[in-house]
Amino acid sequence: MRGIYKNIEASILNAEKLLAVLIDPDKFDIKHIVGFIEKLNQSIATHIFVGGSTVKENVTDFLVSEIKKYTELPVVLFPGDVTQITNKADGLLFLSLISGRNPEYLIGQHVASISKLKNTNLEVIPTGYILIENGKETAVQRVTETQPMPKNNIQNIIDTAKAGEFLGMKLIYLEAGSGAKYAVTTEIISLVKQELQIPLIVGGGIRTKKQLDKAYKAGADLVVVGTAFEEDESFFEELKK
Ligand code: 1GP
Repeated sequence: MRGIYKNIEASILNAEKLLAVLIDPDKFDIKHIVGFIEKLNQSIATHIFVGGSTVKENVTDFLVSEIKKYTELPVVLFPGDVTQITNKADGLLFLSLISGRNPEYLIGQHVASISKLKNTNLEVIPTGYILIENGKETAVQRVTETQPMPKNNIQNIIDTAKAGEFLGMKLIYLEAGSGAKYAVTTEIISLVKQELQIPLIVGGGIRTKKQLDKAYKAGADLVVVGTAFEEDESFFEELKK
């Protein structure tokens, strides 16, 4: 079986777009897991991301093992901090918050995670994580004590993404923040994509099929949606295979 990253690259070559459903362990009601994953399996979703800004210890571990019982899709950790790492998942976005200047989220948590990671088989995918202003304060901003990048200074966003690529990161993630009022604009997505040789992830504030298609058309290779499914599982209906 090919790895998660190789599959992303192969999908791009085949012009296939990817969708990750984000499950935040802190918000997800485990009682609904069977029905939720069933709908997810019947949808166009290609990945399950698990993570959140503030999650109690061990919750992720249990949740991921439950998810794995009901799906064949790759489960990828999208952790807010080192406590959310579990070897039950398939992969890990090793996120460096390159839009911010807080050393803890640029390299600190990463160093702290190594003793844990050494004992796992997780596919570790270095990811440049870029938080972009969206109209309201988001949990990422609060927890990491960093400022999002102003959405009008697009050149700075492009340069940050490119710096991430030159540093050897394998993915760039443009994040408006969970529940964002405004998703990352199509202008930002397309200008960043034009400059990058590596796959582009976009997430935050995407709630409709129309927004999803716009993000793909602008150049997002993989889109992450969380809140829309949390609030209304009928969104899966619109995204049937
Ligand atoms: C958040 O990008 C993800 O980290 C998804 O955001 O919850 O707004 O879909 P939403």
